[in-house]
Amino acid sequence: MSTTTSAVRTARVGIIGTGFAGLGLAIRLRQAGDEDFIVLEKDTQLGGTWRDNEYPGCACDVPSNLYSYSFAPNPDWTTTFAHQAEIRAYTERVAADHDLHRSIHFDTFVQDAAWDAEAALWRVETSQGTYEFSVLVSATGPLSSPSIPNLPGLKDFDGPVFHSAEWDFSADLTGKRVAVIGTGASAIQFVPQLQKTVGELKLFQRTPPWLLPRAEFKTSRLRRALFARFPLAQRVARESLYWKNEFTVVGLTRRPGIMKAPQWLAKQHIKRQIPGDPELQAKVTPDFRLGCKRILLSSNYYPALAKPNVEVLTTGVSEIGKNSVVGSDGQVREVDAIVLGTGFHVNDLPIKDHVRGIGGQTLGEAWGDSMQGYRGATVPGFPNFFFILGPNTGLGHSSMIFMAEAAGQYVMDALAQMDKGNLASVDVRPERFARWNDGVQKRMKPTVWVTGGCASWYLDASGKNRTLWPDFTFRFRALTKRFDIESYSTLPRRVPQPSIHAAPAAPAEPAAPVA
Ligand code: N01
Repeated sequence: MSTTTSAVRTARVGIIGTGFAGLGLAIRLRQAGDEDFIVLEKDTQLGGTWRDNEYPGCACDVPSNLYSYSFAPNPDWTTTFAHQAEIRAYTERVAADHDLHRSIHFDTFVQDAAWDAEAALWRVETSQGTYEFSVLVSATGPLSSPSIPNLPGLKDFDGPVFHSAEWDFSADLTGKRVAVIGTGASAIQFVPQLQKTVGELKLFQRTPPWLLPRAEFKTSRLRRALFARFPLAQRVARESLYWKNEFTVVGLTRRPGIMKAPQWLAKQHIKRQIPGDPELQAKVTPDFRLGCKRILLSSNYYPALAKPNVEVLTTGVSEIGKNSVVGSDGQVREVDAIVLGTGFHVNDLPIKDHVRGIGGQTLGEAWGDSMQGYRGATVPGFPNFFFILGPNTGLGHSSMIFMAEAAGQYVMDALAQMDKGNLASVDVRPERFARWNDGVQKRMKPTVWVTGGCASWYLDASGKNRTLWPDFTFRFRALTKRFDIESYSTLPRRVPQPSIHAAPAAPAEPAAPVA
């Protein structure tokens, strides 16, 4: 059992983060009867990215029947694509249903996590003191650290400046002149809301995204009652969404030519939504293959851009004045506030500098300029350390909760196998790690993310895509169902411990790399 002393708090498993990924693993542990875990959360409330992102219009672009835990279907989604408040309420409710609050240590920021080889444990220094865990799981997610552009003068701007993930609700933008920088997944959701209230909106677009119509509709009471009464009906709806989305993988990863069809639809969407304005149509039409950057869904973004109080600027931003944004065309545009829709540190996860493995090397030092993981979970030299949603586990087409649940299964089976073999530590073999990543990159070559003719945050400084999973998601689930202990160097426990994870391991899947 976890113990709490004034000096050091200990548990077998430490989980960092209470987004969908961290909560999901904590629930799996509780369901397995394992209470020997602590979840560390930097904030005073749980919820990860759906807690932080509260910007106007924030909603999911994966249908909610799919964007939810497999073990906690929600018959009460009020729309096909739930909005942030509803998703957040869902995570709160699921956490409460599993009595997770008593296992979460809030307001606890992880400053440093170091592997103690002698004691075979992770010593974790936090803002609330020291913890020791046999196994440490990072569930901090790729969207937890806002990316603030390094624009000259930004710090000295004489008005509100904030990122979409840190929306400043105290700033009254009604009737104001507002600059928005960025036109990604977040901006296309908040721009239509801002447009309604601000006086002028200057939208600085570096690269236009491809947009498809968003088929959002309110779910009828009848449908909700049906799902509540017959859970199988909701299961069928979820499965059909899953397979429909999964079909997209063929176009994204194997035959990018297939994406010409949805690209044609996206072009029609532009023409239909901005009729009679060829200049604006041209500005928002991307010059790369659809799918190369995340495909966005919106039916209110283009109409908002066509309103008289919006100007789409394709010049880029060169600097920020005290009361202005200076475009790379040299023009000075006076504004009262700046909203940054500039994305997140996805390729340079901040946790990389806080986790130190064998010999004190940080993850960042081990990775250099290119993060990598084995099955998205482990890194050589970092024994008993796991990622949920680590390198090459991202998706552009389906639910990340599916991937988080699959990764959680890998950790659960690792714990079971460590118990079974009475192991103190498991450390992925470097040759397996290298082979896996070679396989991932080989599979990446024909994908639209590499061949589609765009620069995107999917690619890191070395030009490699270390963010996305280049295959079907059911393949990832198959490859993480069993902890392939033969790919790991192991050390025995000095003192045998009783097994908590008595459940038999999942049936063996082929241990082959993805290539
Ligand atoms: O960020 P982004 P986001 N000067 O990285 C531009 C998830 N999400 O917060 O394309 C000027 O997509 C940048 O330009 P460019 C989802 O996974 C999910 O919108 O690099 N512009 C781009 O336009 C998503 O992918 C949901 O040329 C600069 C924008 O900023 C991820 O979050 C909803 C710039 C950044 O777009 C991130 O989305 C919302 C600079 N210096 C978000 N720097 C769901 O519904 C950056 N840009 C599940």
